[in-house]
Amino acid sequence: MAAKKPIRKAAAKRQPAKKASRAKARRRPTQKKAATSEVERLFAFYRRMLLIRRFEEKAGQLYGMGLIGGFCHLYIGQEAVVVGALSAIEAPKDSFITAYRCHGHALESGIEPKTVMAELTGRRDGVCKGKGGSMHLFALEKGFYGGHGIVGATAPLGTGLAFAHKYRGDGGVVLAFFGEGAANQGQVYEAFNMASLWKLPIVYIIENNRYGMGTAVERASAITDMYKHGESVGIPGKRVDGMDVEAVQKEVKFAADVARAGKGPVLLEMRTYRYRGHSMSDPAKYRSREEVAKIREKRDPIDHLSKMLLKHGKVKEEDLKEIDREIKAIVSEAADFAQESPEPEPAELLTDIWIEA
Ligand SMILES: Cc1ncc(C[n+]2csc(CCOP(=O)(O)OP(=O)(O)O)c2C)c(N)n1
Repeated sequence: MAAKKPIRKAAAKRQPAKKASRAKARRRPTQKKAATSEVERLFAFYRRMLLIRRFEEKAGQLYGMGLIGGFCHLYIGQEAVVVGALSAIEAPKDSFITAYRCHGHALESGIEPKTVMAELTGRRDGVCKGKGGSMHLFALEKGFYGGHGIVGATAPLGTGLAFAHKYRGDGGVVLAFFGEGAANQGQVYEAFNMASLWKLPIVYIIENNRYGMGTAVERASAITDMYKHGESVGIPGKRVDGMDVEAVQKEVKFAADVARAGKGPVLLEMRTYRYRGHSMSDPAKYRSREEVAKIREKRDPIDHLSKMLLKHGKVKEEDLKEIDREIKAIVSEAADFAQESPEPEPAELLTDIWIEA
């Protein structure tokens, strides 16, 4: 989504001073343009991350009110990973797949917030007609292959998608997301081996948010440098600051180019953090409040970006507040829509069971 009004136009319109040397005058417009587009780019990131955060805060409220049934896993704190990663590929030519913590992935795929929210409330206008719910969002036409509840399954499923891209020769690449809690599973290594052997176009993205349910990564994994997990089958890996949207975009772009060029898979470990419990029913007693507060204060991906934008000087506090109001209105509208939409007809139980190949 492109940035709208909030970027100050005045600075961009200012002409180079008349007395400036010709060389300076020649240089300035380009520099100014670059600076403006840089701000616009950051602003677009900011807007998209904020949409995910506000959407999830609202989802948490609706869950508390009993309007969302089943499980609900919030992604708050991890927004920079999905926003950076999906901005580095070209879905639906490329594809992506993730686990159950998938609201942000669905929003970033371009599904309307109200359609995602209506899925969470299990209503007819949801993206899966209310039959998938929070964990099973899906939109093939956007290159988004779900939303999966089976931990680790996105590694082999993603590898299958990568095989399909290669087999069809369509130039597509896959981003397969999973958590650090999944990374030691057998199926993950089997998939790594096949992908490396056949040089499949896939980037495995481990979202290391430090906890698999209530277990800290240090207590569950012999090797906590998750990016090294593909080394035994020849998959190069890199650790990335998953709280920095620009770093994520850069590294995913690079990795996707490598995979697309037929050089085989790449593994990226995104160092991130989830602020909320594993799911809405988890009071998160396995870590201290101070730990969460410290990361919120020092590493929050949205705060980090707002500080950068303010530093640029072309965006003011008021602009950020305005965008927040705008996003809250979108989310509130989505919540109303998700409550007003009717429940699916019972006959829907028997539809969408098979997909014609
Ligand atoms: C095959 C399988 N085993 C166990 C579970 C139960 N389970 C659900 S979430 C979870 C933790 C996964 O942690 P991680 O992969 O780090 O993802 P995160 O929740 O941190 O995003 C487990 C063990 C499951 N859903 N599927």
